[in-house]
Amino acid sequence: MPTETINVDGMSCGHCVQTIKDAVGGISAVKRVEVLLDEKEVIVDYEGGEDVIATAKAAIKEAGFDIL
Ligand SMILES: [Cu+2]
Repeated sequence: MPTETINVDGMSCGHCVQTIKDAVGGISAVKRVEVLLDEKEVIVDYEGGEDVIATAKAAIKEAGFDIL
């Protein structure tokens, strides 16, 4: 299963982490989401092609965060 690390700015607390997890985890091709707050990283395990990551990035932006 492919894994992608997305660098995300603007996450500051556990609430942000949960918002990201809900937004990205709601994508059906996404199998696992891990958020590393200090590292500003969102790690996504997914099935399928790179379009899943584009969708994940769009979901993160829509939730109010910036992609680095
Ligand atoms: Cu927060």
